[in-house]
Amino acid sequence: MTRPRTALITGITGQDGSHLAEFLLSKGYRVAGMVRRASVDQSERIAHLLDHIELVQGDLLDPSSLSKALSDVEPDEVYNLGAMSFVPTSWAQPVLTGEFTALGVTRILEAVRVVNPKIRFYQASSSEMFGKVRETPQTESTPFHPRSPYGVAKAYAHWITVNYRESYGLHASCGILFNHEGPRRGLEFVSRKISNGVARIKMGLDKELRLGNLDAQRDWGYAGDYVRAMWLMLQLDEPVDLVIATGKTHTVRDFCRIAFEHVGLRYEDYVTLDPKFLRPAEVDTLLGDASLAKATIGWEPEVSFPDLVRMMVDADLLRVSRLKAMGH
Ligand code: NAP
Ligand code: F7E
Repeated sequence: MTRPRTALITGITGQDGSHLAEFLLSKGYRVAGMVRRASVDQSERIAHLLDHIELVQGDLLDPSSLSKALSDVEPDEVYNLGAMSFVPTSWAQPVLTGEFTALGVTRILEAVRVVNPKIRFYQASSSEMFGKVRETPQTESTPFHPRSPYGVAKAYAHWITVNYRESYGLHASCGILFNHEGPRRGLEFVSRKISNGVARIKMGLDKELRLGNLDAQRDWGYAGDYVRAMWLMLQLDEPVDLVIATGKTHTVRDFCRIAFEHVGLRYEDYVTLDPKFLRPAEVDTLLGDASLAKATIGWEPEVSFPDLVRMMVDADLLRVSRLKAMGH
């Protein structure tokens, strides 16, 4: 019997990790996820998959745990999604962000190089590397100008992945993913903060939604579409770096307007500015050009921006109404 293709995902408990695990299982993969020990259960997003995946303990801070995970699982493909991914926290914990999000990538690349350099490697690069954008739209050749310790750490992670490809011939690829969201997004990111806030206001649990910069523009897509691109990239004969984006940009205000309108409300009546949510340096506008991804891996997004917003509001309405019924 032939061995199923095997993938190891770091960050499997995160938004993208849970979608990617589902996607790879649907492709017949054996899927293993690396998790760090926590005092409470972190597996909410993968609870429905626990009978179908394997979990190994490890941490991007700990090199020997990475080598052991690779030796034990023997993956054909490694998807490095683990990171400190919330931009505001990167100002509060800049050194730790660098350890996880930047040096963590060197640690796992070293482990791949030593344990099995034939492993195909995916690095979760980010549009935050473009930061104060040098051109619009942003492509694979747009220079980086990151605006947060997170963006700087991702730029390091991106270049060390390119360097290991060029130095050691690893099949290592970077997906430069623009913002992607969905019902599994963490509650602190603006998309989910809005969808959850709208649901709570509609259910009578809150009276207002406090936000920061409503004029920031993002190229927002659906996470389920974006994990497909990760897998497609690792199926190419040659490694590649690709921008993954929808090619459309919207303001935080647009997100609010569509989300509130979906439940018959006006955002102007509920959204208030709280300076606490403004950033020391903002990324004002992002807009990606994913033409190269379309040409090389045939990738295009399927979920539109208004459908994404409505999907998230509907999911939070259901969740909040269940919690309310249970008295929480
Ligand atoms: P997420 O929901 O915040 O998940 C992050 C994952 O990283 C979690 O599973 C977390 O584990 C894990 N992690 C954190 N520190 C770790 C460490 N020291 N060792 C091992 N694992 C660690 O993020 P996401 O939205 O799924 O994003 C996935 C990746 O894509 C991240 O690298 C992110 O920076 C990048 N990215 C995201 C976007 C986006 O719009 N979503 C866009 C571009 C790039 P715990 O559960 O234990 O905390
Ligand atoms: O902010 C503005 C905020 O925190 C989006 C991460 O996945 O995508 C994500 O980073 C915009 C910013 O995501 C609030 O100032 C206004 O301009 O949802 P966010 P992000 O910083 O773009 C990239 C691609 C990643 O790689 C990251 O890992 O929304 N905004 N008011 C707010 N943002 C938050 N969080 N909260 C507010 O109240």
